[in-house]
Amino acid sequence: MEATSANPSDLNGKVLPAELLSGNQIRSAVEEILSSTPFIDIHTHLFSPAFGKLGLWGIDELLTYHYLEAEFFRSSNTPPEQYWRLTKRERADAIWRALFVENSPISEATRGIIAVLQEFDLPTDVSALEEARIFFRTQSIEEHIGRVFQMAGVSSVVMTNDPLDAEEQRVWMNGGQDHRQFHPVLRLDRILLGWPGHWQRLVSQGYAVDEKASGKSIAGVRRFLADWHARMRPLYMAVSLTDTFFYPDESLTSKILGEAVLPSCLELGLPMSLMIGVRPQVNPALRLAGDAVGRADLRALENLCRSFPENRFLVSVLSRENQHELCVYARKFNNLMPFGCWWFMNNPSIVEEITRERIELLGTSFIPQHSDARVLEQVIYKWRNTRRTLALVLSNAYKLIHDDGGGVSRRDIQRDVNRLFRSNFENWTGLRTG
Ligand code: RAT
Ligand code: ZN
Repeated sequence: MEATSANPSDLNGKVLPAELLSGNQIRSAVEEILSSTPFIDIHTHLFSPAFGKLGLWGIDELLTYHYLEAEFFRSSNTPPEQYWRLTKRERADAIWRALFVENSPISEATRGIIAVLQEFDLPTDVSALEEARIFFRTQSIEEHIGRVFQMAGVSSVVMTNDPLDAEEQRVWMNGGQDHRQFHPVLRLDRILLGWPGHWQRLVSQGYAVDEKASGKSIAGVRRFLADWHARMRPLYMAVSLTDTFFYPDESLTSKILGEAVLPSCLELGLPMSLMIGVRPQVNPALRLAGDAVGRADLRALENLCRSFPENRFLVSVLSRENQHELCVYARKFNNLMPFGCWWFMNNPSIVEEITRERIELLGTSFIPQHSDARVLEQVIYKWRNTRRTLALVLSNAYKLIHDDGGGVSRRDIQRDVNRLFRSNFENWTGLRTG
């Protein structure tokens, strides 16, 4: 029986307060609230227009996304060396032919291209590519960004900014960026994982550090972080770590993380994002598509959360096997915020499983997803997929409360969706979006 405002009642005839939903109303209320709430995309590889060509968009960039390149090599006889000799446009042509013309685009990444084309009312058939190229060529980037974010239902996105990247540095040194929909993040992979190959770049920026990160190096790294914080105003610091990462150990990663980065995060009031579980370059011939996944020892995370109780950690893990442990650690340490279903985890079947598990163990005290978009228009399909899976998982959770005798109102659902997709992140980072 439907609850009506005149005489709201559940199946047992119990009169419900006006705002409570009946079991049958829950799914559509969840869908409406998910689609009308703008999300904050807390981790992407997108760039604001100030970064010029670093910001990728359009059909050729979408088709040459490394998730699709990995799939291309499974459905084409083109060897990687030959593929890399092609121009971007030729690569896009080859991927379109292999994955969209000769095969059905049923994988997550290929389906995303179809969803983007459809969203712009572009054809999706064999001849679609040329029309799409003309369409994207005629867009002006500023307006296009606004339209794409609107379609994706995101109010702002968080970038990934590498202070040792020469092209990025030029932008930051010449006034930086202040686009209100793009938030910076200080990404530290080259410092935390690639110190031997990069310490001299700190020296060339005027910081007294050495190859072994000894002596005054720690003070030098902390000065470097403080100066980049002043220049960039990042929301958090971040690093992607391998499946073999451990803390504490004898590595330079442990030393720089424990003695420089985490103390600086605390001093500057920033959380630290750890993305754990990459097995880098298991097939280097595939370049960016050549990384795999491995199960990590999350006792490293336990040690970090316990040793740095005043620091806040945003954590995503790449291996499916690590997901449950991450939830358990979040129950033990309230300075740990699990986030996202990252990279190989961002498939509906796995997102559904992980999100159910997180809700069951953590309620709404986590951040369900980020897009990891590298190409602007990807936010459209990635967030559409997230909303679709979340509608299923959240309405199930509310139906269970309802069936167990609890009331669920739209207000409750709205509060929870806000918390999951906005305020957990705003509170963790101090971001004020008004
Ligand atoms: O998902 C990806 O695109 C990966 O290649 C990585 O960039 C990962 O998200 C990361 O931030 O390291
Ligand atoms: Zn990423």
